[in-house]
Amino acid sequence: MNLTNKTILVVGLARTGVACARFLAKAGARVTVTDMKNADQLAGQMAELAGLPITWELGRHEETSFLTSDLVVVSPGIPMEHPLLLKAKEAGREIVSEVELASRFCTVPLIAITGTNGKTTTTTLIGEIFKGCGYLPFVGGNIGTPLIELAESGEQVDFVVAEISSFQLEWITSFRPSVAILLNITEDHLDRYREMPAYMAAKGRIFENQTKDDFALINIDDPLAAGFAGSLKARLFPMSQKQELAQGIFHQNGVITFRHDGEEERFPTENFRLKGAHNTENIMAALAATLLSGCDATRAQAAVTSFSGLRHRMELVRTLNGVAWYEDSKGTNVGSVVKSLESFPGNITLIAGGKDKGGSYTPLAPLVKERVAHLILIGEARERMHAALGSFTDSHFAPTLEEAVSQAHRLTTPGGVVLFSPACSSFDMFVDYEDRANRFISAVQGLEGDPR
Ligand code: UMA
Repeated sequence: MNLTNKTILVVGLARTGVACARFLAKAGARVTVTDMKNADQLAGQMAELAGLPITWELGRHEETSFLTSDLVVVSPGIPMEHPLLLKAKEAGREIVSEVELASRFCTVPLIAITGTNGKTTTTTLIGEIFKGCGYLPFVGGNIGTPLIELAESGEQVDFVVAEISSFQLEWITSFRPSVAILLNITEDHLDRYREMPAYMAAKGRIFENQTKDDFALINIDDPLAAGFAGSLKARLFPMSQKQELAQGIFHQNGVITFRHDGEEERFPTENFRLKGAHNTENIMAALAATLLSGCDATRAQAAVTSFSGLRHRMELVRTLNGVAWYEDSKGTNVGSVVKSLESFPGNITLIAGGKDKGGSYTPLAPLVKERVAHLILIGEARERMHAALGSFTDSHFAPTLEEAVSQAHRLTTPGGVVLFSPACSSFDMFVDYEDRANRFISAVQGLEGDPR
């Protein structure tokens, strides 16, 4: 793809926009960057691009730029129905997402992971297995490092391992993973997609450009994910914890079995540090993807055994007065919070809430009723969450996360657990989920003594 002297519009100037603008400007393109935030708000991002020949259109989006650029590169945070993107499309402009652009410069096999939950764990674990087997992977995508950074650095790697969100799949045309993984689909992002079928269709695009030389790894225990198995161009490689498979990967009685073209490998799970049925699913996906890509089973098993999990996913912050404080800021949707609540038998104080994504909170009701002693709600979603869950347990509102932590400190009795698992995204009160996690951790570290 020749970029020299191409007129390219980069839409959005956060992590994706900065990386794309830098890569494109260095490659000789004529780059304009546009963002609704103004130059004062974007001073940090602009500093990262200092010295590069970039035209700025900040605090606004100009229609002319959308209609006259050779290529429009869109950040994941910009909705597909943005009126100017629709106009650019109508005018025949080429529009791509950052992962599409990056994949055009990717010369090594691409392993792409999507699903509502477990993406980040699976992506990280795949990277660890590749490393444990002597390969050099680039691990990026929705996990935080834009894929285009690899093209920019020119680093030689053996594999690209990419966590892919539905947003990033919206503007793809040739993005083609050699192994595409679909872990599960539950309700999420209904603030962006009007209804579930639109969200599912975006996820399913991960398989769109695959061929019979590629693998589609699908969790067939998940009814919505399994729905894609019938319409693939790639070879289906199913995974299940419910049935034995002649070809695929399955889990039964503490052993994961991988079967492919007459080869069988068995992985006892007892020494794995990642626990829980959902993590077994993530491990199965990671093992299948890496074994199908040529990894050695014994070394893969060793890498899984030494993997202890992710930051901001059910991390124990501290124990104080017999109360365990868990930070789960990455629990950004209802399905994820269900898994987190299932980890404790009861006496839970749940701190939840944040930016409302428009889905239903009622799937949480049975677990709240059974296991949550106190519910403390924060953020934009608090009223709607209260309407769905408030009647099932002792419920409170808190104006800030710090106040929620103080309330939890007063309410939770010894032997109990305080779980901060928001079921919402963070953008109403925080920069992102990491900022939210760090604010929770500082508030919890600052607690002293017995409040009662
Ligand atoms: N903006 C406009 N016009 C608009 C809307 C937004 O100019 O109409 C601007 C904003 O002012 C802002 C920029 O666009 O400056 C934001 O872009 P962005 O939201 O795409 O942010 P990035 O930092 O580039 O992060 C994105 C992903 N963010 C989202 O999908 C919302 C990051 O995923 C990802 O790590 C990063 O690219 C690198 O690939 C985060 C996320 O929350 C973790 N993902 C969602 C999730 O996991 O649930 C999908």
